[in-house]
Amino acid sequence: MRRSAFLCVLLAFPAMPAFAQAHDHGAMGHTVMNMADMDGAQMDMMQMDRGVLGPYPQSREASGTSWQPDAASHGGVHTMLGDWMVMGHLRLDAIYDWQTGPRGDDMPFLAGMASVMARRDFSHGTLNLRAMLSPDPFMGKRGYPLLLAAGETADGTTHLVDRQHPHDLFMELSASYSHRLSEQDSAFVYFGYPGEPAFGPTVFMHRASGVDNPQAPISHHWLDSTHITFGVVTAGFVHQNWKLEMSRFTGREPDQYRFNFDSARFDSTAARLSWNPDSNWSLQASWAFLKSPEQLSPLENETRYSLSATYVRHFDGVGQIAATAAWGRKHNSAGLTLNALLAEAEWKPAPDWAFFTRVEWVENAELLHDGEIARPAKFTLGGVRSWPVAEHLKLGLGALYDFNFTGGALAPVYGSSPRGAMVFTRLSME
Ligand SMILES: [Cu+2]
Repeated sequence: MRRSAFLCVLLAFPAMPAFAQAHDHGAMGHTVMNMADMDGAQMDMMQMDRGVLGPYPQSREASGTSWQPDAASHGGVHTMLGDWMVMGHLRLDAIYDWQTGPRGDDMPFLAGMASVMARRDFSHGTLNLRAMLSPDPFMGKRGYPLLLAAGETADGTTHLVDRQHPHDLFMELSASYSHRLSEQDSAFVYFGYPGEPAFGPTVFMHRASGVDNPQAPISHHWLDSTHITFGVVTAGFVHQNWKLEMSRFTGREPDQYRFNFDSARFDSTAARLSWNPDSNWSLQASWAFLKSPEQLSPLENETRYSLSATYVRHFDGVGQIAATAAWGRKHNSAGLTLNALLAEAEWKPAPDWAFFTRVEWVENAELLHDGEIARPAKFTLGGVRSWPVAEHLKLGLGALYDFNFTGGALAPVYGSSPRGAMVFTRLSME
């Protein structure tokens, strides 16, 4: 049954541009209706304004089962197909990337994602299906040059270092069902193959503070790299603005074959507590035990911890500012403990402008060949300007610049002041 539902979602892809209405989930867009004045259709709309996992504004929904602040706005094109509300979203970035120094490289590539969500509301519950695809595999197994990034493999024998691995063609194929227990409580289950277990903040390409920055964070493998996991089942409970959830999932990272489905093992566990104290904030604390995450070190297990806070605020009716601070820690069974810190922000003075920044610091044992722990930092500044070219369709032009800080043993390896830069054109449908 799940398979046929997924198939339906996939088949809906070509139909996406035909969708009739655009909407904005921002808290600004919420309308308050008098219950007594509602007809059936309005009641339906009211149900749509529930989150898919529980009784809260839909704008709180983010990647997997994660939350972001209610004030976050994210566009999508939506339509009704019978009892289903279907929403589509597309973003494609054509990027040229330069990374300087002896470890640098340059390359053009295509990145982005396409997603379709379909939800159906019942009198006491909500069923939600989601499919998310990525064009990343077309850039090649070695991904794109990114100084100080490390994680996963391109050939099954060596670590990918100073490159960001491509995401899998299928980033998410998931189904969730939430059941309302009262006006304030609900219980839910989520299944993904692939999907995102209950660990970390919302993944970088979906969180309001990083959504316009096309570059992956170098702290990805501390905080949010589990967003593509081949086999996840999560059960959770929502009470008002609190969510407690637990996942069983496949600990192994995706392999270098990015077009296929890896085998599901359900050998790892994660737990996350999320709290949105008001409409501007979203906080989470999470823990995960990953069984044999790395193909190249199959005997090692890993324990990860993460804490994060995201803030979103609207101003002057059109602008938005979003920021995230996060800490991640991983401890492997060989006795190595590595920390990472991230702070990022995005300022949108108007809907067609976005300026973003990100600062990261990581403890990484993969950058130096002898396994010595290095402590580099990275600072990114960038922006994107977009223009509407058709209904729901925007074309953008953006650029970013990276400062890499490589002290100690890294200095001779990376050369003096290694830098990175990207220019990109963006096509987005929302
Ligand atoms: Cu990723």
